[in-house]
Amino acid sequence: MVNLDKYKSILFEKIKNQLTEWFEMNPSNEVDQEEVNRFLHSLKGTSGTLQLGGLEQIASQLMLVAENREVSWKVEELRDFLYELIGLSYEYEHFHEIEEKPTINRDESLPLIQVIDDDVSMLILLKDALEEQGWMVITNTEPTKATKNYFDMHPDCLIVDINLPTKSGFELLQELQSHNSKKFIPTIVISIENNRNSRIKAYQLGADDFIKKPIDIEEFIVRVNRHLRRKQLFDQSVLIDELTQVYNRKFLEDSFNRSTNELKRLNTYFTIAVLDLDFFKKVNDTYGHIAGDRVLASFAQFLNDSTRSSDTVFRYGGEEFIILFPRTRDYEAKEVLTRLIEKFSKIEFKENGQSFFVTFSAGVFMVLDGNIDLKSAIKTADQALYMAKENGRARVESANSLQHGMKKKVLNVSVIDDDAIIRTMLMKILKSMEFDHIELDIEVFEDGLKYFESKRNDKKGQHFLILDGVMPVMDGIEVLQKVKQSKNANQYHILMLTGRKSDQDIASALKLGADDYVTKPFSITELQARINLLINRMK
Ligand code: GH3
Ligand code: MG
Repeated sequence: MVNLDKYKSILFEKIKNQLTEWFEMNPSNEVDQEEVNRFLHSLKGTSGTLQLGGLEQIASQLMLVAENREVSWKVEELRDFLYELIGLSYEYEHFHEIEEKPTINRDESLPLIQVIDDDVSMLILLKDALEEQGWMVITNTEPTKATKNYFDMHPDCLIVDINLPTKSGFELLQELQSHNSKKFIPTIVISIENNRNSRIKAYQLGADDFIKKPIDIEEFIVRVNRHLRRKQLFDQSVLIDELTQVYNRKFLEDSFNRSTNELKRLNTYFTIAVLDLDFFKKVNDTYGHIAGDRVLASFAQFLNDSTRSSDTVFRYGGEEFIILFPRTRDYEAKEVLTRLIEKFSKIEFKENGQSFFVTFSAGVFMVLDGNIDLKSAIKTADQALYMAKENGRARVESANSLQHGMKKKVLNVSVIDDDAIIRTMLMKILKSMEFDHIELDIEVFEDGLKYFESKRNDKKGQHFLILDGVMPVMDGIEVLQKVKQSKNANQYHILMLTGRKSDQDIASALKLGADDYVTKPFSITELQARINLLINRMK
């Protein structure tokens, strides 16, 4: 039996070189159609011989189209045309290296686990083990960044190592405790110090579990699983948000359905409002998250006290609230809310002897069609909220009076990778993704220098960077460092692509503030699922 592996690698090398050559051409150049035909022809022949059935099939299909073509190919066009081939050959080439992980479910209800440990090899190990279960994991080595991530991402389970740099895990727990206990986020402490005092202290600070290092992974997974299940049960059985004492998301579903049913039966109408505090991040940054929590609770209480008893207030997400106004028109709700904004803006908050004021913005949407679902209603009201923010905050806009084609929030997504194949694949993956609230503005760069030269980093709004760790010109770590030192550093969300298990790279990336990493070579579906989840969790 001839060993075909060697020939397969040669073939893939050839495919890669040809595609790279084409894609790196100046976009104004074109590729002769004959050239593409010849390439596909030879590909079909060789892949057949090498028993690469899938590749042969794709090549044949593409050939049918290519042969009938009479004009040359624009680079962009060719890229789209050959996309399937690119993806397939990438996965073929790395077939042995890509670990078969269960595909991450796209469901937003997938549990999100936050692991905080400064020992990077431990972090990688735990992340891999947890992800193998199909759970989503975010990791942090550094407590301050971890706290921020915790409030931004709302994980469903927290795993903390006691020995952390700059701040001990105990201090971190203490900081999160008042928030954590009310939200019921299962918290697991891991530690090398397994003595009675550490355990007692951990439990006193709200830990639900204490696991000593070295960790028995199998047992660890079982325990995490058990915590997640209890959390799920808890979430399902509770209708009131503990922190703010208003109804939660789950109850909103029921109430909304009741409202639409009534609408269908009685032919009435109601208005849904989405409310969001203005510049709330600043409150958290200036006075701390606990102060932020207090503001949230007062805000919710204020809403409850100032609305009619038939109006219902819900906490929808972190600092987003929803009010259902039965038998109310959008402009009526708008009037009510405008008055509330005025009143709320006069309430004085005090922290450490300093006083400050907070405002909120709102978007309203009058529902007239009983067949609409909650998600679409919120989405529409959210667009009005976005307009209210755009128009200067501390105000209300109505979706009913807004023109069609309302603007979505733009997320600047940049891919920096020196490998043309990967850039093409990522571009395509990103282009195929759709989000309710966010529109992606995607650009790819072959190295960090080009990225900074383009001035794209100065663009207003949030940035999502997909960053290759190793690049010949200004590598990923340098880019990361530069971005993190810039004035809009906190607008960045960064996903690093790193070599398989290169602990050192991962360690530096996380220390410098990367939000997540994926090891190369990756499975395309998995990468797509991960990007999807990260962007959905970003707001
Ligand atoms: P904008 O006026 O555009 O709304 O600006 P913003 O600063 O309020 O920005 P955004 O609404 O995007 O930020 C929400 C922040 O709320 C980010 C997150 O850390 C914080 N947050 C979310 N949930 C909680 C929570 O339960 N407690 C605290 N303290 N903060 C939270
Ligand atoms: Mg806000």
